[in-house]
Amino acid sequence: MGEPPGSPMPLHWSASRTGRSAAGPRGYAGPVITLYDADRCPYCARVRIVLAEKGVEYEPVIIDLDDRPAWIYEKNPTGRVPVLEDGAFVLPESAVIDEYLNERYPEPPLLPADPGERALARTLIFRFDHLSKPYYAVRRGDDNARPHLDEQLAKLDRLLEGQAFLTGAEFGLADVAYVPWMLRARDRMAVDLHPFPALNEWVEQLAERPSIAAEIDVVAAL
Ligand SMILES: N[C@@H](CCC(=O)N[C@@H](CS)C(=O)NCC(=O)O)C(=O)O
Repeated sequence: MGEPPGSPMPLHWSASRTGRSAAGPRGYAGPVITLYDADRCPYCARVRIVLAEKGVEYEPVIIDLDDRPAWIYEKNPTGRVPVLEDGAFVLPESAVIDEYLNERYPEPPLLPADPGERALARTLIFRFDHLSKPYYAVRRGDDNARPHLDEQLAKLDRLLEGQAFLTGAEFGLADVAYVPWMLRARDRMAVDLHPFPALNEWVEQLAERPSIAAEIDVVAAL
């Protein structure tokens, strides 16, 4: 099952995964942040993207989701990843982790300055299951799931016709919350995004950010 990091026999230190734990562009040199992580997990991707956007150095610890170590339950009672460790502070739940990171490392800000715009971005993140439910139904191959996914893609498309990013005028946490599933839908589930032009354009624009380009590489290697 493996031992928790810090014990004599770490489960899997992923020092070989270059590019994720390099010193950040802002020269961050604080205490080590650890991310319990899995490449195939889009919730982990949310956290990887924010860490990359903030230029925060971190140590990824890869969890085998098919054979999870027992000790992960000590860090998160649900046994799920991502889990972030910041010194002795342990935090599960990708959306909460991303908010935490955004406050802990304020630059660049990933939520709008305006309280109303911030609240709207959070509403989108709060309602993420509107997308994830049909997404996972399609992935499981459930009958008649695809029209429900298309309905949600169309909703995002309409929203992006009126604003450049899901977070508002600037890239931010709502974009981070959704894009890992869009990349997997497009690149792993052969979901054509072209019928949703604003959504497709949004994905293509995001791909120009190093944080998202790195995730496209992760998805390609799955
Ligand atoms: N609500 C959690 C969901 C995390 C989640 O479902 N992670 C998956 C991997 S993508 C997991 O650990 N699954 C193992 C399991 O469900 O037992 C979050 O946002 O962090």
